[in-house]
Amino acid sequence: MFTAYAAPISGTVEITNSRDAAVRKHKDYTGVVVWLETADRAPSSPPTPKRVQMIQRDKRFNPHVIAVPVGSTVAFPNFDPIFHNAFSSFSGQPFDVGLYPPGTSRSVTFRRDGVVRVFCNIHQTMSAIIVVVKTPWYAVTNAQGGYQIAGVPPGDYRLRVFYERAPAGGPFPSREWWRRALRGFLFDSLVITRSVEGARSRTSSPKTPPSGRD
Ligand SMILES: [Cu+2]
Repeated sequence: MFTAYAAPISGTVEITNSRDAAVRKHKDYTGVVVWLETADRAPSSPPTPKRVQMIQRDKRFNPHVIAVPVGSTVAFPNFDPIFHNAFSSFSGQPFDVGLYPPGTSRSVTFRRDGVVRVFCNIHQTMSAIIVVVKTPWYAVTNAQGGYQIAGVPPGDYRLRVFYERAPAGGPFPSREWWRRALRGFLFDSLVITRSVEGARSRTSSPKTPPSGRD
């Protein structure tokens, strides 16, 4: 009798034909959000909300891109010697925490999934992205484009992606756009078979012995 185990999946994203010279020149592939949605059923349990920090320093939000599960709270501590603000007005979940002084923080809880574009109303160059997902299986790529999602149970999934500089057409660009813009997704690592009693998971990604879900 075989048992199907949760497993980590991983892959690599490469961004090609970027309109951002820094991405083309330095091959900085950070900030692509990747998540899995169950294709055939709801997740067995809702994702656990997190508390995450997106700091303000040197007139920048850092990290510039984060992903959190629905219900999570994001704090925007101000580490600069000047006032800042954080607001979002036209997508995802609108909010405005008002102006707040150096050394203080404001928080926002995100109640629904979607892409939230964050700005500071006194510094036009400040912006950030918060992708709120309704799944526990998500990741943001590192500079090399790598991502890893731990503890994915066997099942059928849809891979969803978001990238800030996707052309107009909504937060979720077309499949064709992604085919042109990205290559290198290890789709084979996403071949995780249904959990069928008596059948071994065909999970192809882990090279290490299966372990329990963490
Ligand atoms: Cu500011």
